Amino acid sequence: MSIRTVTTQPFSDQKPGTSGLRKKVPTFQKQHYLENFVQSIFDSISPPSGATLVVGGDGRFFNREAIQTILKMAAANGFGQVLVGRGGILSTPAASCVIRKYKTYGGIILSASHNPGGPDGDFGIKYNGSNGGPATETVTEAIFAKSKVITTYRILEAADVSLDQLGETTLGNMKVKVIDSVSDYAELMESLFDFAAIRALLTGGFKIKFDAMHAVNGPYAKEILEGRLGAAAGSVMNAVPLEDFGGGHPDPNLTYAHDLVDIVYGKDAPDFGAASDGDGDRNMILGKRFFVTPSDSLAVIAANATLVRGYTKGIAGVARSMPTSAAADRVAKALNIPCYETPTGWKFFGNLMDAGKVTLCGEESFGTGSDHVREKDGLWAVLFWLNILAVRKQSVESIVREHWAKYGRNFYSRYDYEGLPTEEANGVMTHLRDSFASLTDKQFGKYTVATCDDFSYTDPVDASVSKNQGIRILFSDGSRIIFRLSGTGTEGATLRVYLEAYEADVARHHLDAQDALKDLIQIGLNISELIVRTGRQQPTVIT
Ligand code: G16
Repeated sequence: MSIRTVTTQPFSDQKPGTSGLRKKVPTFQKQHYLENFVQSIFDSISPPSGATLVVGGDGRFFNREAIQTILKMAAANGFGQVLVGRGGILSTPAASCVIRKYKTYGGIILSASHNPGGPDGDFGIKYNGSNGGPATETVTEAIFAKSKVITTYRILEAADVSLDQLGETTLGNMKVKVIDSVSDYAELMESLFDFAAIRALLTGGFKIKFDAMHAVNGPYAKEILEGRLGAAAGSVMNAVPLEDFGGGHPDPNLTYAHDLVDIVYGKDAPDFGAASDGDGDRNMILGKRFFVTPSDSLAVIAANATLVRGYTKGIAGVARSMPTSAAADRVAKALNIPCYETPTGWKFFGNLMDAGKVTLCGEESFGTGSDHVREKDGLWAVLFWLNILAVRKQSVESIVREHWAKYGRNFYSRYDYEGLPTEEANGVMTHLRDSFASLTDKQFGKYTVATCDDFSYTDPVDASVSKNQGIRILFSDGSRIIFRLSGTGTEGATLRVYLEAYEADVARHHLDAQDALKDLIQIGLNISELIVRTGRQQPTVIT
């Protein structure tokens, strides 16, 4: 077996977005495209000879081919060992768990998360460091810089490695160890949660439905929820991972997880419903005919953390992304712990968790997690809720309503305008920036604009600065409208409008979020000129 140095040309579009490089599958299938990016990763992280790498993906179309290429390139770039999930599968939180547990140099995760898969669907790749978390912006910028000047990559000429049996093989001088994709993760969950209490709940008449959306978490949820915790057979639906997610859009929200939503809002609804996404890091939590917003979910988890085994000592602090509602801030204030506001992207939480500043993190984009790994974690959030439910013996709805009664309710909604021409989306953002001066102090009905800015973040640990992270229109009563361009789409631009209004009055907590926010929505549309500039009368998705 010999190492081949292949001459290549740079691609100009390999800039990692919110979470790694995401493109259509045919783009990744272009000659040298994947190899260029992988070599750019290896050149940026300079692994010591003999280092161990973790590789796994969410099983979507092109996962297997990509893994074979990465293994051969790792062997040619001096790695000593690669740990791969069986069949090339690892959920994103499981990959983070394995990197940390076996103290590896880092890992490569193959996923386009909640984006659809298949031959014409999306694919993605990202690097996670030795803390198990997504590479920081400094590293992703270095990778992008390398990708723009790359001239050669190294690859071992060898046959493909079998990934379907547990055990060790060799590839050149490198060991390839195929590991069970589920066991390390399940063991970690068992150390954090009271499985006996949850088992008693689930075998005592409390019914659940978990929608794995034909994505990576199917086997994890089967093993943990039905296997170890005794949930009735069939509690996990769409449990078989498919390369194209069964043609679905594996994003756990009210629109795309409609199979589950129909069940949870239907006759004989289960007491608890949940879903996770393509790579298993996102989650949606539902009670019987009741939706918990991701922002509220983070706040409820923070407020109830000491009821849960792994967190009985209390939490050091909480972090949320800027567009996420301030519900968690209120809990942090009551607990007298810090609350950090970061840009969108899980990579911004890593430093805070490594420094022990925060225990819990969350995002409005259906992401919740803790310092047990350095990724958001869909099943972890589900187990956290089940553990709270097992202790409090109340319904999801009554827990959330009590929470609102104590802290007030942050009404929240997000409007997504997907697939916009990039110039039109940029035009909306530029128009808003140009309006800052004229908007300040302006009154719209009961709302007065206090300030407008483009969010900028200085990392409190390494002092790195991230600018232009979303336009904030902040009102004097604490309500907010945020405009931001997504960094995870693969077609045109996706413009997100985030709306939040605080309501202390319990008598108004029953309102539907869309009714409570209707004035703000109108203000947002007017000041952004979104409809005129994009021609879109309606958002693609409302969450
Ligand atoms: C990724 C990031 C999240 C982010 C989300 C949405 O999630 O890890 O931190 O909130 O994208 O980002 P955007 O608004 O830029 O599309 P995932 O689940 O796609 O990896």
